Amino acid sequence: MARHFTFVAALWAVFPPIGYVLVLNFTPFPVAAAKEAKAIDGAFTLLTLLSVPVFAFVCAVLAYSLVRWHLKGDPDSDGPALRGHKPPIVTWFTVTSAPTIAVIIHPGITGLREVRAHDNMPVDLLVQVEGRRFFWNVIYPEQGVKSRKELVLPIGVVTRFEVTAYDVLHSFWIPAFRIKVDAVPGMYTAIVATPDEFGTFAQDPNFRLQCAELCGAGHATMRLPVRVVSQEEFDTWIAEQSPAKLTR
Ligand SMILES: [Cu+2]
Repeated sequence: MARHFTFVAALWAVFPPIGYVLVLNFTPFPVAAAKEAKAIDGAFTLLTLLSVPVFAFVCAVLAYSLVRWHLKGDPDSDGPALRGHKPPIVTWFTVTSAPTIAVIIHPGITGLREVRAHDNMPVDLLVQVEGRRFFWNVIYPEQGVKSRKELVLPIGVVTRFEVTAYDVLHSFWIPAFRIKVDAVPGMYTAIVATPDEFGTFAQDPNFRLQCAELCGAGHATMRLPVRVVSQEEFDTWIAEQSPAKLTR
């Protein structure tokens, strides 16, 4: 048994460096253009880094087993069952449970608290969002403005999105902000984002409000360009819009 573990441990020592080189050099994330996006990307990065040694261990056991217990033809019986509280089982359970509980606390609970910090607090800007098959209406109730062409947001402003749907389930998702919330007929859901990088849909398609819940034939095209601008540009844009009759 000890000999098998030595071989597996030797293989295990080889794989994680390869994994870390891949993880640290190939970042999968698009632009993170909101404060909340950084917290979410940080959580993803931490979980990926933690999963490298676990995945490497599984690969090492698999690779060693394939070579060591390779069998030609069909096996004539099942292997012996693993029963009881043998040290390898207890060790495996302890070693894998500890980091699982740790990540539930951080970045799980702590990160959620950070992302949802403004849930019950006043915000700087309110935007009401209505999903319909297959377009989005955005309403700025305090400014008396409605838009179906684009979602314009001032940089650095804590913005609450109050989201609903008029026909079927939709989902409010801005990839560049990493925020997503269901749009449900007959109810209002809310999510807060603080844009902290300028950007437009034309420059980067991650600046878009995209439906993320399959809602029918036009689902994939149910998107609205997002534009993050300075406060002055935002004020100018608001002034240029014709006042809307707000129904909500
Ligand atoms: Cu949809």
